[in-house]
Amino acid sequence: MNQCRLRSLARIRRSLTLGLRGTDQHVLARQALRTIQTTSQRRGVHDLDSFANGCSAAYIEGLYNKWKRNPSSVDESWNELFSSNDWSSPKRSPLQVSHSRKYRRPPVERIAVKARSGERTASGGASAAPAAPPSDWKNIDDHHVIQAIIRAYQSRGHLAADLDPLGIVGPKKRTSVDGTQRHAAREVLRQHFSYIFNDLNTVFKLPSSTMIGGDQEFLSLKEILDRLERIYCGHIGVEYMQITSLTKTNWLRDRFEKPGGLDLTKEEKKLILERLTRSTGFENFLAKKFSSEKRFGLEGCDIMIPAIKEVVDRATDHGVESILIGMAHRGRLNVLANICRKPISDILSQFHGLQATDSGSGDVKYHLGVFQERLNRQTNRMVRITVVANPSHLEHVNPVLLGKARAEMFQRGDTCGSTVMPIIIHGDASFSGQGVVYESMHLSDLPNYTTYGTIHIVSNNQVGFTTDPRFSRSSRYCTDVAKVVNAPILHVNADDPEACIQCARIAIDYRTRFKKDVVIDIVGYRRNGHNEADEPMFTQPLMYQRIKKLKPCLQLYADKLIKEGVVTDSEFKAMVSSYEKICEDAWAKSKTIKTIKYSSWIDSPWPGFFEGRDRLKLCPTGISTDTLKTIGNMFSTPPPPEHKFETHKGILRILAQRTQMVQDKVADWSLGEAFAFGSLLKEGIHVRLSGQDVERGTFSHRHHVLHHQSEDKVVYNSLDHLYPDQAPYSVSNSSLSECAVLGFEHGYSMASPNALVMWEGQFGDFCNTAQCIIDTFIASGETKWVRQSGVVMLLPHSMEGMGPEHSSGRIERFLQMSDDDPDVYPDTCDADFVARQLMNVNWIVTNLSTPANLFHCLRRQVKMGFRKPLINFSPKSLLRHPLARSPFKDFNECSCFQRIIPDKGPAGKQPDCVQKLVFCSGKVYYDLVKERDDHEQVETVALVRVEQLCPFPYDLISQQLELYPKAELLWAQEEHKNMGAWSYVQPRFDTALLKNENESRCVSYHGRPPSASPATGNKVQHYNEYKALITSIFGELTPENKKRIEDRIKKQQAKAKADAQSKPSTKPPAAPPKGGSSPPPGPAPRKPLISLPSRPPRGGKQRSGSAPAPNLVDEDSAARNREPDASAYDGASPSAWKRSGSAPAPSVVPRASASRSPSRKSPSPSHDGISPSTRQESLSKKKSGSAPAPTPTSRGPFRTAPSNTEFIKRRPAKDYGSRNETQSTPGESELDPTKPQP
Ligand SMILES: Cc1ncc(C[n+]2csc(CCOP(=O)(O)OP(=O)(O)O)c2C)c(N)n1
Repeated sequence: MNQCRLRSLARIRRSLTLGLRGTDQHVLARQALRTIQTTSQRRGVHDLDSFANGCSAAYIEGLYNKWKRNPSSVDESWNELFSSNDWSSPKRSPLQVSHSRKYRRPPVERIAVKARSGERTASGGASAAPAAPPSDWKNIDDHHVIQAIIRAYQSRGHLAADLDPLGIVGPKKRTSVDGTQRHAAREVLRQHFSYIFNDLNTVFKLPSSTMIGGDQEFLSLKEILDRLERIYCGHIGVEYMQITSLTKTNWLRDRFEKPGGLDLTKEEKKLILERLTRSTGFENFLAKKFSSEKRFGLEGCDIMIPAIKEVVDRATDHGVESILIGMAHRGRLNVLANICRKPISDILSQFHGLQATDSGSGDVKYHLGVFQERLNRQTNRMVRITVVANPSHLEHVNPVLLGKARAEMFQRGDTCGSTVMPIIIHGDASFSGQGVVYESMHLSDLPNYTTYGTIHIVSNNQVGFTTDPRFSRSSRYCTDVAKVVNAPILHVNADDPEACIQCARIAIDYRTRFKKDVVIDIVGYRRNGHNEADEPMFTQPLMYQRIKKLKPCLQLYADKLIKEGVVTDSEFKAMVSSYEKICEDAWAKSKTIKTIKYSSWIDSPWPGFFEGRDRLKLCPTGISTDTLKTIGNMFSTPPPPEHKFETHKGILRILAQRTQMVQDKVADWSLGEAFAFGSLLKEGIHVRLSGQDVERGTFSHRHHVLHHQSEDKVVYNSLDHLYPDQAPYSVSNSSLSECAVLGFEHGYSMASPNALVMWEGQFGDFCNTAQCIIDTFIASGETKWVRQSGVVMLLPHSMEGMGPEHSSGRIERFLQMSDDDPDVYPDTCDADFVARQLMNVNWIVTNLSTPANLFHCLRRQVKMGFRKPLINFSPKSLLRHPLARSPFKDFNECSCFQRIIPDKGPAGKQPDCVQKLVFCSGKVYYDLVKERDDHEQVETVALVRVEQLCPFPYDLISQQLELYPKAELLWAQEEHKNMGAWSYVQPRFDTALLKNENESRCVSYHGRPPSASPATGNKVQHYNEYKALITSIFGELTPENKKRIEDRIKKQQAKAKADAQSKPSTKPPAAPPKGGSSPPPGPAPRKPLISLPSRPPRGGKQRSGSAPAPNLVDEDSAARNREPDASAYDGASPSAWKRSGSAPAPSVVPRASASRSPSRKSPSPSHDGISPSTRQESLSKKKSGSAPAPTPTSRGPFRTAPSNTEFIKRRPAKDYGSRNETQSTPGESELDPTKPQP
């Protein structure tokens, strides 16, 4: 240390001993002294930065400024120091020196100058204004630091919170200068860490970013730290500063920081103890009675029950009438007993191994659902609590629960989640591990999927089966996934019951206030192994050594309350024994139960739906021509001009084509679908369609939602405006998730039978990412849980050269999971055969080939006296296929769903001449029709379409087998042999054939050979496979065949040319009037179809075909519309090797109706199984003008059906670019529950 600095040291010492004691200067001098001493001792040399550190810099700086104005005004030692080169060098000004690493001052001169002149800069040289008074800057800086410390606690305090009852994870306490033990360490306080170890008695004015002061504006540093420690580093660790909404962070800050805001009264504490007694008592009782039975006890997280109870109480107080709970195994029985109040005797009876009196497979006791409606005694309000049955697959119940909650809200007319609330209980390992959690979270804020806030509770026992969190997740917390939706996350130590209840309160209040998700992470432990028979010491020896030493939470809390005088020891003992008695009584009662009923564990009862209904009565599905016209006209009309809705020109053309179809009384796929939706809406059935890009349709065929071409979020959906009193229609593009969205729709369908709920896959194959939902809910839900669902899965499927993942909807998987017995020929003579078959199967699998059949099939879904999932394989190229159209008469009252479509051509009319009877299903039919025509075998080959694969239409198949006694039997499919329907239909054909003693035929397979991949991605290979299939059925084309085909093509080309010359060139319709739209003048004229040059040679010649070509796509219109169509996705397929030819007239559309059934037997069941008398009855009623026949699902139970008065809708989606709520005032206002919600 040099002389001048020694003198400075002496100078400081002197100021300490003189009259500065107690003043700011005194404090600073002490700090400067300490710094110089410690630095000198440590390094042996003086360090300027350390000497003028954050604490002493302001003092020294003051002296420096004084010296600068008048060098003699300071002590000689300072004069020497400031005059030295170190200080006066321009490279190292005192100001720079004072910028210590730990504490940076604002650039004093720069600010001061700017403030005065507004023009001059810091480089203003000699004229630079003097700095502000030193004491002010010191103050400002100190306050900045205090603010930063407060902010550090708010945003990172949770890192030092004492969350782990086992004490394994968590911060070490450190002793501050005042001797206080504090948690907040460098991790939390970062650069402010050393600062707080100085003088803790300094008083600061509290910044507005904290509420810790309550009414007090000033607090000492010590008090500030103590309060922040208690709030942020105690038994609650709150993560909320990541939330981008200022309103929400302020609200949470207020709740946590306000002094006394979290205090509990004596009564409240006693109630917690009582509830904890029940929670622990229940587990203890089960452990005593069934020591080796799996029950997945809650011990170690027992406080979860009082926490849920608090949420339920407060929610009902806030007006919630229905609470839906989704949860896995852990603590489930406890929830049933103590939250739902399912009679304990019923729960215990599940342990007795009793026989069920109803059918189904049942499920293990910790998966069963419960539905209880009861009076909440705390709030004196009725509440309905549902625990949704769930499979073993952890977390997959989440989207199902959300869908069910959403549907309940819809039925109640609850548009902001004020009467219905979902709670999801997670395990720590599964919450962070299962992807469906993330997928489900992302539904939380989507307008058509939101449930206006879900309460997530993690029963965090810090282990997943045998795996330590250190090896099961990369994130710090298991809850980090919730940050994607800006949810506040409240971590809380499970051994602090009061903290847990406080978190529960804040969570439910937050959900009520903001209608957003919130997470409570209850950090506890697992007292036993994963299940009660497991030995946890095998894998977690150290953890379990600690657990063994821990007193149960109940005991700890009882001791605390006894000590506080809230309860006496005897009161506590009375609580325990009273609950023991309740359990013992229930035990005695359970022994009197001799059988169980699966149906008494149903989670979604449909009161009124089944009562008094003939479940086996199938109601007609056809509708009047007037209704068809009304729907058709509306569906093909753009928004009225007065709405000034700018419609895309391509859409106007599509609408014009629809208009033409309505005039021609023929419907394509989208019109057929619209007829189904529209007619159900008319009958009061809510229709919901969801999935990726369903609004337009992946293949651009649907166009239900029209978009204003110059205004964002302004849309029009004609199906919303068909009838004034229609049911609401919901069509919505989903997030890019299959698993969560399908689960959501399945849950939606569970809530009420009076709705048609559909999920459409983008391509069928993608449903395999939702396999868990399909297997564990849709396929087996009814069998396991007696719970019905009429959910519809629409899975685009067909082999069109689109590659391995864009071809197959995996028909084989669905059929393999179908539970109709392949070896038992059913009683087809039963008058109710068709309905009974449908009722007994686990789901219906269809592969439909006509719009009319789609229409009937969808309507049948809600006309049945029960509900059954429908898996329909939808077409792709057929969406625009000229032959895949249905005349209006196939939709009318005389028509019905056709389980099979027999051959109605020459072959069907002369069955004895038929040499080959080819059964097939789906789009391949149209390939076969064309090829049969090309091969000139229309009289010798009969083609029968199996539209309903499952349940297998034995009755109709047998009829067909009998109709063609001499024909060779073939099954044709485009899929590979190990795929498609073959493995399902083969044994069933055999069963049908074996039934006839004289039958010696069997069905042979014609399709692609087995393969591991569903389809080739090579177009040439695809075509070769196709050709092999066709050749195996029809043989090679003969020279005569080829000649005929070529002649036909020439004719078509000539006709097309003549047409083109005779017609004026196609022009797009006139632009709509400014700001509005008008219908185009008429349908866009068709141009001849174009040949694709890339077609590979076949037999050395261009392949040619006859018109109408089944696989042709109206390329012209597709090109004009600039919309992708099915074939635009695939590139090439046999159907994409298009040939020239004119579009067929609608009159060539095959017509099919029950009245023309080729059935030889009479009377025979019609294809839909509806007795002719029933249909006639309904028809005559309609004709006589009486009310329409009552359907099993008359008007839906909407309490207040959302009105469709708004013709053109403004979507409630957020603005582009304003998803960050802090930037968006409207975003905040959306959250205000006092304002109308979308
Ligand atoms: C999807 C899925 N994968 C694996 C399992 C097997 N399994 C059952 S419980 C469990 C551990 C779950 O841990 P956690 O989520 O923390 O819940 P805890 O049992 O600890 O309450 C595992 C791996 C399962 N049931 N579901």
